[in-house]
Amino acid sequence: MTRMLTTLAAAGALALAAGAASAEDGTWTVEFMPMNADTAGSEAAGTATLTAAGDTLTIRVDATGTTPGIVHLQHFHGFAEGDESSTCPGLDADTNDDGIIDLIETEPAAGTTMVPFHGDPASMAIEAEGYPTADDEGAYSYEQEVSLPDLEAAFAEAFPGQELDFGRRVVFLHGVAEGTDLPDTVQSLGDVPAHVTLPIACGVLEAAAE
Ligand SMILES: [Cu+2]
Repeated sequence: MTRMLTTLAAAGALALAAGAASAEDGTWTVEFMPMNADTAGSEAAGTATLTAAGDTLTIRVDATGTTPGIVHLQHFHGFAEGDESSTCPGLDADTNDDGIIDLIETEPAAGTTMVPFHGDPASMAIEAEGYPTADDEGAYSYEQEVSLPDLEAAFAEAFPGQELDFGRRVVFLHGVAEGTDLPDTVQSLGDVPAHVTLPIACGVLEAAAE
């Protein structure tokens, strides 16, 4: 009898886990459009794919046309409040008219930096090691598996009332060469140098057809 109850309980737990995970199961893709290409000196392009299957989220980014030999920050951004969908900023986002759309100027369209695509996305640490480095040709490929329950828990703590909701988010690639001549009007995140956070590509996460 005890054994049967245990089995039933285990089956129930499995069903619950499967039910919880299936709500997020799916694939979302991004096609990147370049940003600040004149400043970066090249047109960033590429794709990203988020695949949620059971308890695992697999994040993949394939980029070209990025500044060679440097680390490129990459994240999905979104609105921390409400249910608005993010969009990629247009040229009119350059509100201070310095010819550059900096990180802060992306916020009205795209919201805030949410989840980092580096070695440990569930840490939610934006300033961290483990972001990809572009090769000599300015290309890189990044792939990382993340525990969805861990990420969901960390996300809920960082952004109360929000869920991952990939379909409402956008992905940015960042980073131009350290010596890039940027006007003082270019804003960044806290103490992070502006060349590190400068957006070089953006794309909307779109649910892929099943
Ligand atoms: Cu970002």
